[in-house]
Amino acid sequence: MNDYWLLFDGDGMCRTIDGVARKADDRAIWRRDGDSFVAVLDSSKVLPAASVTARPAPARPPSAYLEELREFGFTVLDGLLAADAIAELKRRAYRELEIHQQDAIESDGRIGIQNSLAWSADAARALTNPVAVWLLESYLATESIHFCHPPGVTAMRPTRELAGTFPDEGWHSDYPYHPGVFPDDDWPEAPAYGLQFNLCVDAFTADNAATQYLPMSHKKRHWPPREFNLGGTRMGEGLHRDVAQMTAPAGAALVYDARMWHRACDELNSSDEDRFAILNAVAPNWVLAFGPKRASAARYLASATPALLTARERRDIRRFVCDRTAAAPADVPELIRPERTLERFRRAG
Ligand SMILES: O=C(O)CCC(=O)C(=O)O
Repeated sequence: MNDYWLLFDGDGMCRTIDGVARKADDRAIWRRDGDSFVAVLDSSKVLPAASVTARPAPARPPSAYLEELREFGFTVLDGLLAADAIAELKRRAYRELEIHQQDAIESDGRIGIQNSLAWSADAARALTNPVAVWLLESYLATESIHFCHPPGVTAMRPTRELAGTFPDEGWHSDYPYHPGVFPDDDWPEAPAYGLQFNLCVDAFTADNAATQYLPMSHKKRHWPPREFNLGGTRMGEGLHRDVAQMTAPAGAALVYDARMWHRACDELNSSDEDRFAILNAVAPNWVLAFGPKRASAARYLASATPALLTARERRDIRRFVCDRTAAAPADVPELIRPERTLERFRRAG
């Protein structure tokens, strides 16, 4: 494990080998050396520990995650939530459930818990991690990204009735790669217009329903065929012989090209525990939102969270969830409004 650190000034901006930046590439990664930090890329750059706020960085240089994402359409960005933040986030999520959703299902499926940014500064901090922001913007080839729905906390409840079954359905690609959104359903090869950024609050393991996916299927550039959703998913067999699961340690994020075929496998959580995650559909900021964001943004703005964040984190949350969708540039596909595509989406199953 590398001893990598991110260093911040008072506004939460990253210290880099050549100044400060709002996001972190390899130039913003430091190693501890006694009472100082030394830049990994340039050992002549040294900062006294007392002059900065330090937070552990992901285990590899940011460029390693981007390389993997470009090659495989999927990477696991570790180290976004520390153990104490995970415990606090789950405590607050259960409290929300207790207050607002006493009738939620207790097994065999996922439940959503709304307005996470209003009740968890830890979630806001993790979602604006500067390495994550750099990775998302680099893959999407833009400096201007947003979330297409408010960050969605989900709890995958333990499997009981579904144990040993093989339910139909579930295979999909993520927004904006839904049927009917792109003209003629023609998904351009490049650039990518969507990334899924799913924060694993709990570890994702084979026995707690880590998301199933078909590696490299983002390259097919079309929605999974009907037969992929029929007859259940038996990993390693038939049409599903190459299906794998996206496993990750607690506090890491699954980052994958939104065109990747994948499926929530409610029938595979044999852990007897809830599996918490925070789901995010990330796209250039002109891509129309998939779900309403305004009410959730207002709840965040009226909450205690903004005061607990740095100026940089507040700016990022503002553009990810609060700002209006930007006008589309001239040279991009004319996307069709998501609500008009919903019926087709349902039929495509
Ligand atoms: O919760 C999961 O395992 C699946 C998540 C998913 O399907 C999605 O993000 O689209």
